[in-house]
Amino acid sequence: MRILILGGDGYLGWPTAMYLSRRGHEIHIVDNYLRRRMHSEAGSGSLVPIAPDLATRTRVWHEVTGKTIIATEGDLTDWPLVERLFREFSPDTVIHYGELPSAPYSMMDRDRAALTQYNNVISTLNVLWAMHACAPDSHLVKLGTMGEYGTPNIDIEEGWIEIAHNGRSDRMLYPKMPASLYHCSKVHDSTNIEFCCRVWGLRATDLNQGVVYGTDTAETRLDHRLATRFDYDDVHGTALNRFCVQAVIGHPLTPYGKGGQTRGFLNILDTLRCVELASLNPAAPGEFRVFNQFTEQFSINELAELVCRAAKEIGIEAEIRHVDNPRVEKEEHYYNARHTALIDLGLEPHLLSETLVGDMFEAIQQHRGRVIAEHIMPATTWRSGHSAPPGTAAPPAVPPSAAAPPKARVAANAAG
Ligand code: NAD
Ligand code: USQ
Repeated sequence: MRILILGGDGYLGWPTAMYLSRRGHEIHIVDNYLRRRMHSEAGSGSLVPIAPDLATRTRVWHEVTGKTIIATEGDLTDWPLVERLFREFSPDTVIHYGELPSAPYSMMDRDRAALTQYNNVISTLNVLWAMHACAPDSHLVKLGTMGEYGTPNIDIEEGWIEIAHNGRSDRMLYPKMPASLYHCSKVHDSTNIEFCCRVWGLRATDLNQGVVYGTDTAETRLDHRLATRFDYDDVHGTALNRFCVQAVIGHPLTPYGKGGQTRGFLNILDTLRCVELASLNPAAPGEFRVFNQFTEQFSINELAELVCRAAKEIGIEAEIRHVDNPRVEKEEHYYNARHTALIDLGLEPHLLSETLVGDMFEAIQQHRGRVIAEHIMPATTWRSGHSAPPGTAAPPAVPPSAAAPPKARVAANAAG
């Protein structure tokens, strides 16, 4: 299968590229290093050292496995680039990770909110037009997020719901109550994708993914230069990854507010398998299919307690210290989200256990000297934005209009 992986330099994109390349698919990845640039702006970076750019990553991959991954450095908001990519590569499947993924980043200030929404919505819009114009039979596998739904007081379905109202009924998109302006960008994407499937007959799978943890895959283990990024900072680090780092460096674990917030979680290994399953079993022409992609749900308190127990096993006495919640979110709520579609396709989940957390500790301990402790506590609040220290760099400019998208290529930051 010819697979275009958008955002192929990212936490999930790079391991996905290697996983699918190893299974014999023809892989072309695209990235503009925006994620690396966010970290150099903020002075943060991946705990695990990563190769400096895609040229190095793909060269090492070839050296280690004999396999080829093609890479393009380019911006998905650049329409001529996207159009050319689709025309020349003619993908069977497009796996789209290429967006800004951070909820706190999108809540810092107007410019970062605008960048998040412009970048994400216009990238996906370009992909949809390129599919329509150049690859109408290709299948889009798009990374959405469970946070699109929010935490409603009813069961969450997989994308669609039958609604009976005033004696009539219809199958409708499940109502959304997104958790941040980043999560709103994903809802906007979903709306555009469903529309394009309905009107142009495109085929798409929207993977509403939960919070991912872990860094190790069979492919990253082949050579340390093939590692993927691992972030623990307040802007890009996700809950479990952060708690593990906090335990190892002796920082109190930081559940926000009461810690009863419940979310779906999954191992990075299951992310790879889910996108593979979605790709091998494509949506039909005109079908907008939604899978909820997570394997277990935990409250933040349960997660923190699990990390403390695993830390104890290796002689670390971790402390939990709740901090004022910087976000606006329900801290105690009902949560029951259906997630059977991927299991029905053959997903065999890797469930979170204390042993697995113990393995994560090992990797963290190896690089603990690289932890920047100032980036642990949250500095952005949903109500008043970012308390940035003076001199913090401005974000990349949002182009004045969608008619004039940015063309400049972004330089790689070797620190990642
Ligand atoms: P990431 O930031 O590591 O990867 C995204 C990649 O896309 C980055 O390398 C970035 O440089 C690139 N990118 C962004 N905008 C681009 C553009 N305009 N042109 C070209 N490249 C661009 O994030 P991730 O954690 O790997 O997440 C990948 C996707 O999965 C995102 O869409 C995210 O919203 C979604 N997701 C992630 C998680 C998670 O827990 N990591 C959970 C649910 C959904
Ligand atoms: N949280 C804490 N303490 C922390 C960090 C987070 O209590 O130190 C809480 C948050 O308040 C939130 C929950 O943990 O209630 C999840 O936060 P997170 O930072 O782990 O994840 P989130 O911001 O939701 O975003 C991440 C990814 C994003 C993806 C999303 C999936 O960064 O790309 O879309 O997970 S989901 O949460 O299902 O929407």
